[in-house]
Amino acid sequence: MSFRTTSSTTAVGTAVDYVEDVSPGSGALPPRAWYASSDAKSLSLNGRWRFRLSATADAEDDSFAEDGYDAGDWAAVTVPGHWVLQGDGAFGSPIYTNHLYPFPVDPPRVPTENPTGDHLRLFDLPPDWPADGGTVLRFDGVESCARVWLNGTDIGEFKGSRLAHEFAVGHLLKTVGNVLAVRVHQWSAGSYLEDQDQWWLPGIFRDVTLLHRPPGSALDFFTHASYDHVTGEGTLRVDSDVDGRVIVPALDIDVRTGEAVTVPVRPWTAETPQLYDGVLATAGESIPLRIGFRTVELADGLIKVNGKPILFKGVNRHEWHPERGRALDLETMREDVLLMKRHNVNAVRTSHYPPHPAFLDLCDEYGLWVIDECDLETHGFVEQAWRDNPVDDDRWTPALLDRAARMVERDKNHPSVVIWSLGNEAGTGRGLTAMAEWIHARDTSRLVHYEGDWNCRDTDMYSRMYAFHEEVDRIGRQLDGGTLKRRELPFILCEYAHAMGNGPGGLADYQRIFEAHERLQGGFVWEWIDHGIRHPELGYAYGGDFGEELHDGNFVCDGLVMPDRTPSPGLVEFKKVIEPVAVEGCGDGTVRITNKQDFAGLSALAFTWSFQADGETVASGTLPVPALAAGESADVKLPEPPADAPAGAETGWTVRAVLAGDTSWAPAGHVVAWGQVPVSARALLSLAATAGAVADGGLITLGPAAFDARTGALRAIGPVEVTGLRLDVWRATTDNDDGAEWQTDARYGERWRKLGLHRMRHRLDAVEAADDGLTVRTRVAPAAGDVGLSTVYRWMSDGSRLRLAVSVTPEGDWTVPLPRLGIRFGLSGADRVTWFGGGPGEAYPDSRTASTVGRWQSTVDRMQTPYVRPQENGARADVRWAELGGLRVEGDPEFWFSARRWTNEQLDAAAHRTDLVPGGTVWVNLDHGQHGIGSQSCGPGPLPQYFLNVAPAEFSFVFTATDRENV
Ligand code: IPT
Repeated sequence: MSFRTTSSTTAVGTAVDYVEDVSPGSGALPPRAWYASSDAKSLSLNGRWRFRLSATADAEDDSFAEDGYDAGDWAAVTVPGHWVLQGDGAFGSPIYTNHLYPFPVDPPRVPTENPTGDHLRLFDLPPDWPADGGTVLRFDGVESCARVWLNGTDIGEFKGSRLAHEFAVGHLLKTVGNVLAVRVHQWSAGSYLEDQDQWWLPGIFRDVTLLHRPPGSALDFFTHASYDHVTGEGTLRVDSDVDGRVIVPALDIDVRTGEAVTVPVRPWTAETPQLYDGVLATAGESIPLRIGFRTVELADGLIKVNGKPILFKGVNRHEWHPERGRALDLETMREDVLLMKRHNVNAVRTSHYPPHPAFLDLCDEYGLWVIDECDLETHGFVEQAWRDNPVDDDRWTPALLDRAARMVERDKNHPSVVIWSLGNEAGTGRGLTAMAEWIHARDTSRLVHYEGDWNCRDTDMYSRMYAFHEEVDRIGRQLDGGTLKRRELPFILCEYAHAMGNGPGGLADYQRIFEAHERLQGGFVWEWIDHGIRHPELGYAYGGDFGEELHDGNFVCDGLVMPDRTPSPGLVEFKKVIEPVAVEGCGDGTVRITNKQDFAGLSALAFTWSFQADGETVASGTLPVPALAAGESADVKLPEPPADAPAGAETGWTVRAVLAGDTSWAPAGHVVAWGQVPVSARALLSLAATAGAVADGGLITLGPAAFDARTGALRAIGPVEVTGLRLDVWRATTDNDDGAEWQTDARYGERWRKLGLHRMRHRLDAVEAADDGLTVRTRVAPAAGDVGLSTVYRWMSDGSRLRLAVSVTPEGDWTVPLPRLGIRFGLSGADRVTWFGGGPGEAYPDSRTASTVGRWQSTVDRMQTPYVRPQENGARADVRWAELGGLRVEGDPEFWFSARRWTNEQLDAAAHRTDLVPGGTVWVNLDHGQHGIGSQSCGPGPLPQYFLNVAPAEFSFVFTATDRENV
């Protein structure tokens, strides 16, 4: 037996050396701008393709590429698509790893088991396909390596999954019966450069198009459109490989390519995405141009656009669809952009590869700042201390430069792209420097980003991920040290606020720090969308659900929107935290309105006021707000409070900034920003203990309530049966409670479980019935420890209402905060819920900015936030009172309120949504406290001010049986 020691052609099958070749490929045309000609013909080759899957790269020869090959017994797949997401498992499965390579690290070698998909498409040219000129065949994205034959001729092979590759094919085309054969290998040398934290999904996942290139057509062109904020003029120059004219009717521009022209213009910004339609006309074709004039520069240590520093309120966007993976249609891309705009997001980092080019068109049109990131990540090399890292090995540099050029050339004409990013998590090395040098030389009109080098050797900004608040604050104050170069650079957090599961907490705290220091130019939340895969039994699948040998579980579900793009509470919170207008009460019947935008005035917005009594709006009107330029504030007088507000009611103002008219991304009236100003506080219920506790057989009655005489357990309030009322300190740990394993700070999820807070025991010490009520004394503590919570329940009644006062006294040496502190109980039936307090959505101590005080209605089912991996969710903050299941509960002080059809223990045990099976009981939690959320699944835990520290506590509730009809 002998071992092969080098990558080589095998005896059987076909030559596959290219698969493990570090070169970017051969045969493709040089990269160029991606555009749609208005008159040159094109033919989409998307659709159903014949498909054959092999287990290895060399299993089959290339005879399938020949004319006349009979593929009649092949399967079929849809292109664009990933074969592992088609065929109901017959074509293999997705694999999820964060940074670990799912194959041995031995670059550039890849496993022998290398799923290889042969794709076959027969096509005729449309009858009017011109005979003159040339034709190119364009692939917009193929993972990870493809070899292409047209009509039996091998036209080349390529790597660089999320980059376009074109081939000149005019000379090979026939009018009818063209055979396009594409062999796609899941693993290749290129896989070492594509170790992004996402599913590994092979396939032709973006469009395949045939483009006619008439004689005299433009090959490539570069639109330079700058803006001089001092003169208000824009300068346009379109450099084209083929001479032609540049026409912009709205600006009276008609100049030769290569000729600069300066005219007064309205600039492009993400807030005011002014585009001018133009045409590049060469002898052979016309190309629509959408020109945005803007100037990006590094000046005074800041990233400036049109002369002003900008603040990124960004998200990291992976391409994702729960059924189609990274094969996104235009409507899905538009949905992302609309959702971002409607949630005040102003920037996108295209983590971690250039997106489908149509997404950048949308960013130009709707207005989003874009950091366009190269398709490069070699994160798995960290496991071997970055040894053999391709970015520090000259043999790989051509592949790196190819990737940089394919990104820049493809996307260079988008005004939304303001920064090029070299890639993500690739360590440091000469290859990155070569990329940065090439990009800087090719495009002097944009800045260069890369996070992995904290010395900023190659970059125009200092960028970090997941830095804690305190460090970001220090960086803002210029106290972070670092190289001379770094000290002079602006700072961004290219990733922060890990939005995995419930959370992120701490967004508002970051935003305050960003806004306090000029050097801090904002950040990009990690990440936009959960990459859950729709699954018949599991709801959404995540890592491990396909039997992967190595995987990173639900770390792939860490987005601000659910896999189906339902906004999570984290996105609602982010929208509030980054709102472009601040509304703050000034205490004297006025509100301060601040225009927090970087460029735009307030003309797109209208302001309204409303006045609430006990959460119900009793009066409303419009609020005249003076025109405020970006950065300006004004104090605006509110009207006199309505005279007829009910006496004793809690009252307050709500001021909203809404869209004054329809925009392309939301209708008139869409709420952009808001603030609430309290006026008078609620009157608390006082209740006289007029009823006594009366023993009656096995029961004790007290006013409307019945208790078990032996245990003191509440049985019923009037007609409403109540079970299991007792102190509760446990919550189904969130991903952020559990924290990432590399975290050095305490990860409380683990510590809580170790201490046994999920298995607290309740010892009954006394049941004391008296004339003024019933007292039940208990000690709540976990087995095997000496810490406990001495807990006394004091019940009293005025005959119709029932009051419970809980007092909790810690015993022993508590070294952890509590997950929650409150009571829980079961109701036999509850559906509709009404409450007065924070809403409409979920909130936790450090994610409660968006919680609006008001009167809300929902149902038990709709109060759940269906995180892909079930965990604590659904709490409503600051609840004064709530009604459900025939009970009204009023709290002193306000409480956190949640209700669900399963217990917290069942929630904790569930791994997927479908594990949660509603039982007959609705479990209600009324919490005095909740521990903060933080974002320790990758970043910091909750800040100390959001800890639920163990301390003596007293809180009370008044229960009243209400109309049973209302259940
Ligand atoms: C950071 C990665 O850049 C990103 O792709 C993603 O994996 C994120 O973390 C976590 O979801 S790397 C981080 C582990 C420091």
